[in-house]
Amino acid sequence: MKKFPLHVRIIIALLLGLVFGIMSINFGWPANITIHYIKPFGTIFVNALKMIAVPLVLASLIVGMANLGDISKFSRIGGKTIGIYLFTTVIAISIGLVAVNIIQPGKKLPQSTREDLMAAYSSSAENSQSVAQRVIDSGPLQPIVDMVPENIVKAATDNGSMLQVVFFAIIVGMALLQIPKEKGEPVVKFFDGLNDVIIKIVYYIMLLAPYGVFALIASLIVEIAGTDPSRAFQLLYALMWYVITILIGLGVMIYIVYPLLFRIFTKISYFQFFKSIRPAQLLAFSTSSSSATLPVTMERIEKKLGVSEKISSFVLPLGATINMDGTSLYQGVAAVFIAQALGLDLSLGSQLMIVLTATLASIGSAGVPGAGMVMLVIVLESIGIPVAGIALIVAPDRILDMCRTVVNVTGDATVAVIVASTEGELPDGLIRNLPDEIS
Ligand code: DAS
Repeated sequence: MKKFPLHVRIIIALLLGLVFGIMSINFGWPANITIHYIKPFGTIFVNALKMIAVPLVLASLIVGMANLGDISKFSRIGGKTIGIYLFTTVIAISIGLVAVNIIQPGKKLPQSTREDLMAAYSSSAENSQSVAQRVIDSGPLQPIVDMVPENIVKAATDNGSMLQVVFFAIIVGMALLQIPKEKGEPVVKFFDGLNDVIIKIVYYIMLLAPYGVFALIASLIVEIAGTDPSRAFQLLYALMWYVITILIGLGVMIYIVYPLLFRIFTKISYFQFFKSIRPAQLLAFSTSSSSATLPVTMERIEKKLGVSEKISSFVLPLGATINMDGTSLYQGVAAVFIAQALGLDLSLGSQLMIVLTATLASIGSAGVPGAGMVMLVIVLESIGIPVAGIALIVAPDRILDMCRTVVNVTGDATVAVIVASTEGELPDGLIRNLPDEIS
């Protein structure tokens, strides 16, 4: 299986987990064996995601904020860029929330199934009688599961909450801009290096994904199906609608929101723009990484659309770091889907909190595979949704990551063209058909 790309391996693991779960119910395979000896590997995977979320927020936000220091050279362009980035991110989350509240994928699950899921995933004491909770706590592999801290900062401080970490990271980043450069430089370099280390750890965790997905899906089916195998299909049906909801939201961004922004702010045809950044979109889809795609995005924006290197080299690297419209939309939908599937009704206040935390989470997400799912932990914690509910959406995540990364990259390129146009760089709106640097 090693020779297949990671996303193919995850899909294979998903299918194998489904088959194993359903077969184990049909052939009376003892549920405790699955829960005791398979589910812990899924729990370790989810805990590893939760473990890396805090360091990822800390390092990527501090470095992102400190890099804004360059804005002083581009105050007008910088302000315009940050403003449009935040605007498109909030629009993306709002579209996601509208779609998930209309389609309600999580409510495709029957009430009884949702109650069992809530019992299985909530960490509150009164649920300790739930099937999953009881057998996991007494599982022989529990000591291995406990080895992976869910949250190292929380483990250290025992009272940290994600939003406090985000707040702290933003304040530190802002303070770094205020102190003398020679004093701040070593600190930024430290966090920059730490950021690279953490991104490498996210890569390691994503290598675990196929095994984690298999364990999560197989045990999830055994846990909620009980004696009724049809429940496994209910979960698949709800997941299918979850994926459809996100794809609809991403499609609205790509085919409605960005073209609208083009029509309002530039004279360039969106169709020509879309065609000229296709190599970058294809690379984004295949790598699931905005950072890996950045050099191609910059080359296309400069060579094919004529955006100056001055604007492109400021707007695009910043966008790859802090602007992730696809990711923020996905985080909004995923948070509400998990709440719906666990039978939690979110108030308007909670959904507005999702807009804030998904904006911050997408700013803190690194442009690497799986970062958006890691940062989803912030959104779930901020509105009190059991973070273990992430297990419901891990399976299709890699495919969705490929799609949302295309939207992230398209959003960055859109803002670069808009900033260039409003700076008078592309008056005639023509596409400059320079020779392709990319074969
Ligand atoms: N894969 C991330 C990116 O590179 C997005 C995400 O994980 O949501 O943009």
